[in-house]
Amino acid sequence: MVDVEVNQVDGQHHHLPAGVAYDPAAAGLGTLPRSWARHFDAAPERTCLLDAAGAALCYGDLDRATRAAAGRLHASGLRRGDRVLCSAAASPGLVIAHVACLRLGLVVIPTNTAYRREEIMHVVRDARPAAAIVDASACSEAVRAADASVQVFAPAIDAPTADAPALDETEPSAPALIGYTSGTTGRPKGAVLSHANLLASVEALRLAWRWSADDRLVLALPLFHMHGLGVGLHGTLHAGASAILLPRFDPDAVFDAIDAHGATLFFGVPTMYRRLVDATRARELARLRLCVSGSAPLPADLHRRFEAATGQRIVERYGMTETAMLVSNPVDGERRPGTVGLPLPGVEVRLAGRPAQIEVRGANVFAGYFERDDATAEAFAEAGWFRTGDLGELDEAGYLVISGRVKELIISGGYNVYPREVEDALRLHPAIEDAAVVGTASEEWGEVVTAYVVASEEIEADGLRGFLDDHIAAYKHPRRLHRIDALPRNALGKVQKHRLAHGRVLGEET
Ligand code: MCA
Ligand code: AMP
Repeated sequence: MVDVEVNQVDGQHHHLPAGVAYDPAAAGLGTLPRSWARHFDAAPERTCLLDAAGAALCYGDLDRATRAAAGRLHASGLRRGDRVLCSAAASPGLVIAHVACLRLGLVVIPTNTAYRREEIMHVVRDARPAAAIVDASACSEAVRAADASVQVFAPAIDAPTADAPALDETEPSAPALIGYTSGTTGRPKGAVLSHANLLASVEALRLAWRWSADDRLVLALPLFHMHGLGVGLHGTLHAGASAILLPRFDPDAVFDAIDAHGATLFFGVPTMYRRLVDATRARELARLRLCVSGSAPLPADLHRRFEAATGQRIVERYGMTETAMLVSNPVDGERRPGTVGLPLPGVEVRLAGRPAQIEVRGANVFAGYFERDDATAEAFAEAGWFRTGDLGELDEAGYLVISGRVKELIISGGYNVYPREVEDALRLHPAIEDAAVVGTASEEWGEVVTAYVVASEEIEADGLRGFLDDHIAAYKHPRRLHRIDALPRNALGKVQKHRLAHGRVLGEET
């Protein structure tokens, strides 16, 4: 018997304003598009999206543009429940395509634009989309190479015009997104999130972060991960608020957007906060109502330095692709550096086993991985508790601290890198006999991908990157490379990664 100690974190939740209750089933009429359509009807003139140049789209424009795009997608044969791979830089056009898909009841598979051919082909073969919306020819070629029957569109949906069928009719339990993630191990698998899951999460954020129609978000995150898409974009449209979409993160563009468009919110990963705090214009962030950090640990010293430079006390929060947002520091209440805060409304959190793994339950938690019953069964404990793969503890105020990970994962600049994928790619190199990949601490990136290789000849990190480029996205490439004589293995042949440090193999275990 495994000795499992379960410690439910209860009694500590976000304080909501007087008279406000969290009711995810009632919120926004049950699905994302129905929630958004409330604003199309009630506030058609209100600004919804701005681009860096200042071109604006109001809610009425978004309604009309998404209706037109949905008409073209429908006329191309796409029907409710069909899957659509989406991979493009953030732009109003991509938002229109995404919202149109969800209004039609299509299931969006957001895909990283940095992915290389084999990574895209894996997603296409696994998810079998009927269509793809992409902005790069290499991506459309990879999609077609994996499955020639996939219809490929540009974000503008280059297809003949047609009237849209009835929109916004999807059921709350229907899938909305499939987010590819490697979870604990192995090849990426698709986490299927329903409309109800995603709506439960944005409703919790709306209440906890006091997100209102008056808010304006500087959205410099990519729209192919939960952070930019499921929190930034979906949250904005749920609150009836607005966002300034930046095609990529650049500190000056963030300051300019705040200045030109009166932004109130910024969401970012710790690497972005590090670059912002070092900028000469950092003080301009003082005008924001709220800065939120997530996707990777925000070091407590950066939290304090940021406050000294800008006057902003960052709200750190914690989430996952499979669950959307889980825990956040409070907006009204103490924000504790080095912690991720308190469970969001509707989210139950418990600490199970030793060392204690964070397990969660709630309307926001996905039902399972796409066609992977084995992985789904493994991911859940009894009674619907999802195992996050993160280790946690409570500090003296009852705030959750993420103290480590059970899963093998490196988080570099907010992007997840699974060592196994990098090791498999390294082993394809003719001179590399064996490889082990670990994360090492980095001031700029949080962690950097670090490879230990056994090789028949000298290998240069830069030369290796050219080789890896054929197989894996650039952010997964090892930035540090060490050649060693042999990987340390235990009696069962398993690599002992904890012995790989400081560029060498540490001594035998005692
Ligand atoms: C870019 N590069 C990276 C990374 N990003 N290398 C390691 N780690 C990275 N994160 C590399 C590029 O491959 C390139 O390499 C060089 O850096 C410069 O590329 P560029 O695009 O100019 O980089 P950047 O614009 O400075 O990007 C840094 C960034 C970006 C803005 C911090 O990484 C980013 O947007 N991160 C956020 C990702 C995110 O949204 N994560 C949320 C997922 P070379 O020049 O050598 O080719 S997690 C999530 O959704 C969960 C639910 C959650 O809790 O939020
Ligand atoms: P993803 O698989 O992209 O959904 O990434 C989710 C993982 O990111 C979580 O399981 C955590 O390991 C990590 N994560 C997200 N937010 C935080 C945070 N604020 N602090 C530490 N880790 C985080």
